[in-house]
Formats: sequence, C-alpha cells, structure tokens
Amino acid sequence: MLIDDVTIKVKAGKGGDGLATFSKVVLENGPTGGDGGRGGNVVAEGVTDLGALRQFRYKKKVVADDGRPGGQNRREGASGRDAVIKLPVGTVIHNLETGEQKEITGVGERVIIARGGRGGFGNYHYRSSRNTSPTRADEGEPGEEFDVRLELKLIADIGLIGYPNVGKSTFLNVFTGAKSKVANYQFTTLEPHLGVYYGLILADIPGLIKGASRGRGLGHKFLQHIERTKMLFHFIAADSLDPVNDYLIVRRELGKYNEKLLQKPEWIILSRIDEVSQEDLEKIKKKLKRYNKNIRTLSILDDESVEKIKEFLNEIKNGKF
Ligand SMILES: Nc1nc2c(ncn2[C@@H]2O[C@H](COP(=O)(O)OP(=O)(O)OP(=O)(O)O)[C@@H](O)[C@H]2O)c(=O)[nH]1
Ligand SMILES: [Mg+2]
Repeated sequence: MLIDDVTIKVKAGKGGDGLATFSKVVLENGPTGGDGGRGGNVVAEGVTDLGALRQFRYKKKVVADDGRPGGQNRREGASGRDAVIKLPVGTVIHNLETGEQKEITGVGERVIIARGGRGGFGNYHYRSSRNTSPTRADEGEPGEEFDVRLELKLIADIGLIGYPNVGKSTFLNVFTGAKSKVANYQFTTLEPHLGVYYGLILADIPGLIKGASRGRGLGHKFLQHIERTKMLFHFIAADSLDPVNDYLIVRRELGKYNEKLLQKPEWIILSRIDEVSQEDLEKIKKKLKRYNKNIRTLSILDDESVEKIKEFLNEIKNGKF
C-alpha cells in the first residue's frame, strides 16, 4: 500500500558546549577554551520513489547528531552530522507546532526541516582588554524538536477521476505505457499511479462513489493526489445506466473534499463508447453538455478514437488549454 500521510518526530542536534580553560604554558595563561560545534539539522531530500514514506511505517523519530564540545587551544568542536531523510517529490511537510509548511518539489532538492542548535562560545571568545581571564563559557543551544506531518500530494498535470470501472486505468496504460491494474470490476485501482505522455504527467486514482466523503468505497482521502493537478479528466462510461447522475455524484464528492477541485478545468472523457449505439451516444452527449461542454469520446477498441485523444493530449502539452 502506498503510504502518503505520516506523522513523525524530528529532533535536530544540540549545539556543543563551549569550554572554559586556560593555557598551561607558563607566562601565557590566557583563556583558550574553544566554541562548541553546531548541532546537526534534520534535512529532507527529494527522490522519485513515490513509496519512500514507507520508511516511516515503524520508524517514527528522526534525530540528528549533537555538536561536539569546544576543546583546548581554541579548538572548535565538530558539527553534528545532519540527518537526511529521503522524501518523494510532492511531499508537503507540515510543522505541527507552528503550522508552517514546506514542500519538496524537485529531485535532489534539500530543505531543512529542523535546525540544529548553535554551539556555545568558549571562554577564549570572551577575552577582552578589561577581562583577560574570563571564566565564562556557554552551553550549546538545543536543536529544534517537533512533530511533522509528511503528506504526499502527487505532482501531475492531469488527474483521472470518475466512478469505478469506467476506464481510467485503461486510459493511463494505453496512452502512457504505465502498468496500472485493469479489470472489469469496481475498485481495481487501490492506490494512485502515475504515467507520462511525452512529458505530460497523468495521475490515475481509485474510483469515487456516492458517499465517498463518508468513507464509502475507498473513501476520498486519495483526492489529495489530484489537488495539485492543472486539470481533470472526468471519465463517464457511455454504457452506464445513468451517465448524468454519475457525473453529478462525482462532482458532489469532489466538492465535499475540497471546493477548489470544482474550479479546476475539467474535460469529460466519455469512455467505452463501443458499448452503445451512435444514437444513444448522441443523446448522452447532449445531456452531459448541459453541465460541461468539454466532452471527448473514447473507445480503446477503435484506433481512430485513440488517435484523436492523442491529438488532444498533444494540444494540452503544447499549452492550448
Ligand atoms: N468495451 C470497452 N471496454 C473498456 C474500454 N476502456 C476500458 N474498458 C474496460 O473497462 C473495465 C474497467 O477498466 P479500468 O481501466 O480498470 O477502469 P477504472 O476506471 O480504472 O476502474 P477502478 O480502478 O475500479 O476505478 C476493464 O474491463 C476494461 O478492459 C473501452 O473503451 N471499451
Ligand atoms: Mg483503475
């Protein structure tokens, strides 16, 4: 199962303590205590592996190393090592203490989640003409420590949505060569899949049904993965008993999850048109047009209709819509 929402603790390293000491060389005897080293940060790094949050199934705490204390002869303590965690690109990092959000959007991109404490000054730092023998040295500062929620929201251009068993995964596989499971029953798809059509990223998600917002079917939590898509392809099976009702139900569920999803540009993909007569098809189109005029038809059994969808995808890729 795809893990796309986990809460963990992060703890950055404490800064090393400063040292208070004096030179043992005769006639010198000045302060020589060095500063402590910086505590390690907890750092996130973007990776392509969508399953990377799996590492937190059991491991719920990430701790960076503390800085080392300052040494004799003004030696600064070593910095603590950063703890680097790999997060899938698209992960939103919520600081549960401050509400602050950070985001990983690129592979290899690094973001500091929690900062290590500064090292304390040693007594060498405090020497002055008035006080040539300071005994003061500071403790290192504590590192930041709080809970973070790591929420993966896929980064895709087009989200494929609709009722179960309407051909969403088939579409993904035919046009992008992805391998999302296809079968003639509901809820074949249990977790999101990505596919790429010449640079255009498509996200296939599980089907929605009436009451999904109340947990029916597979619920609606996975809609987080289409929140950031630029547009939606809303699949309606032409051979459904009531295509308009299917459309309206899914729209209602989208709105219940997040009103903003209703404002995204949406195309209806009227699928499985080989299952109905031309006459019925025209009737369905006419009815659906009252709600959304952007309708494309598709039968994956018909090469011509597949070509037309390719042209459509090319137009989207070239920024026509
Ligand atoms: N006749 C016909 N069957 C199709 C077409 N497209 C898909 N199918 C079939 O419809 C069934 C459902 O396809 P899927 O791609 O698994 O549907 P889905 O929307 O991903 O379903 P869930 O993952 O359950 O939400 C499968 O048996 C497909 O082979 C089509 O254009 N014509
Ligand atoms: Mg599917």
